[in-house]
Amino acid sequence: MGFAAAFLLLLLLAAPAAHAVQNTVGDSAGWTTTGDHEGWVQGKTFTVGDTLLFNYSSSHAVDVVSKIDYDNCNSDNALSSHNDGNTVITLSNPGPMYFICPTIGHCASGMKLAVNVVAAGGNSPSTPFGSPTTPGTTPSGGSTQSPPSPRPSRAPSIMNSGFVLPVLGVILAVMS
Ligand SMILES: [Cu+2]
Repeated sequence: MGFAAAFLLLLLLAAPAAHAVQNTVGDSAGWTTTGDHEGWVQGKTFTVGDTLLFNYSSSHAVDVVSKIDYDNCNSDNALSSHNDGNTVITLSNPGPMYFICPTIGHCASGMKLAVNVVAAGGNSPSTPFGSPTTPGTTPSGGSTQSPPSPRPSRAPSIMNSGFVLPVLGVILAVMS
């Protein structure tokens, strides 16, 4: 009984765990020449769909480069370049990705980052590619028909533990 409860709870907790993770490079220190970016990578798992957030001052930038250019600190053939100070890179493919700062001397002094991206494990792909919410698209026609929706939908709150726990109790009662 206790085991069954723990098992069911584990299932409930494990199911929604497949979230995309945003990793802030260098944590609070950010993308700097003094950061230990190799150390920052250690122990982390990067999954397709996750993002890297680079925070840096105007003396820095982010170039996505090949392995050879990463090894040689060469930014001449950058696959993409970013200098907005707040760069979010989506890890969209499995395999290694390489980043360097193109400012002269910075990569050589350690401002470089290599991550290995693993494929999203698990069963069916849950990525909502055909997302119905298209920003800026308002339904045309029916000028007076905009539904005001005065109260928020109750659907999300139903999925909370207030619903799940009684159901769990019923399942356990049936099993015991
Ligand atoms: Cu730099």
